[in-house]
Amino acid sequence: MNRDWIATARTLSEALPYLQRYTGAIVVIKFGGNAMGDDEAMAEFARDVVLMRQVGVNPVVVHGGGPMINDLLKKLGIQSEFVRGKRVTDKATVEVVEMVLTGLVNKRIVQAIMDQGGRAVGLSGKDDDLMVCVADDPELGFVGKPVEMNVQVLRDLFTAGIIPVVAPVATGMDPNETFNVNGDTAAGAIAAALKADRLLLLTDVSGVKNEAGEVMTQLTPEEVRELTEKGVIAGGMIPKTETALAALDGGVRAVVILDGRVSNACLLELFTDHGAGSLIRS
Ligand code: X2W
Repeated sequence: MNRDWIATARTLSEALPYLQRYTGAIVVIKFGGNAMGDDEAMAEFARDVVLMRQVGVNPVVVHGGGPMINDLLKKLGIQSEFVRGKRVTDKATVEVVEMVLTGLVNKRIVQAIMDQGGRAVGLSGKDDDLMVCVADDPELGFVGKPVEMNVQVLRDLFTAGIIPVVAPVATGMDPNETFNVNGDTAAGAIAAALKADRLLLLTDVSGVKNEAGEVMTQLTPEEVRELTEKGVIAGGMIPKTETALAALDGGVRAVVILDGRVSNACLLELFTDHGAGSLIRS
């Protein structure tokens, strides 16, 4: 018999305890703009998400799209800058952010999931008042901090067998206001409101590194705080680890920071002994 088939059958058999563990679990996946890649990588990501749904997991995709926002802002001649990892967002910018995230990026992911035979519905924080924000910091303009979450719509979609795909754009206390929300922040807030079993933060680095530059496969919130104080966790990793700690405080069971460009990153993490990236758990 063909050796590959034997290996495939063995892989499926070995996955059984993991499949049993995650049946009914809620897994929130932050899919960052830098992790998205080309159409082939997008199709592979979508296939992993559809497989999760097929084996009884309730996945929620919360996406970013920073590089795609940059492209359109540039074409329109609108200058943009980041302060502490967040985009300074004026009125003109927030309109572009909403167009790019809820239009181009959200629909591309929804279509990719449907192409793999899954059912997906795209929504933003504005739909069914999923995420209501206040201004995060006056210096940042229309950047939102989620203060009220209404996740029933996500539970309704789970029940219907539909994969929700969420763009990080939200309303304020005044429903006519629009806020740009950092994708990691939005994913953390949604995961906490759902008391998710896992929050997977897919990015373009292999995980949290120690002083020796090695990826730590598992660490506690205390270790994250120590490494941050020592300056070992720095730069773009800080918003990710801050999101992770806030999500754990909010009742998420574990957070994984992993490289979304690795083939089948999500499956590797959930359904094998190997795991992927850095798992943060108390
Ligand atoms: C982000 C939203 C998109 C995002 C932005 O305007 O770029 C803020 O910075 P990535 O691809 O995950 O970085 N919002 C407030 O988070 O995209």
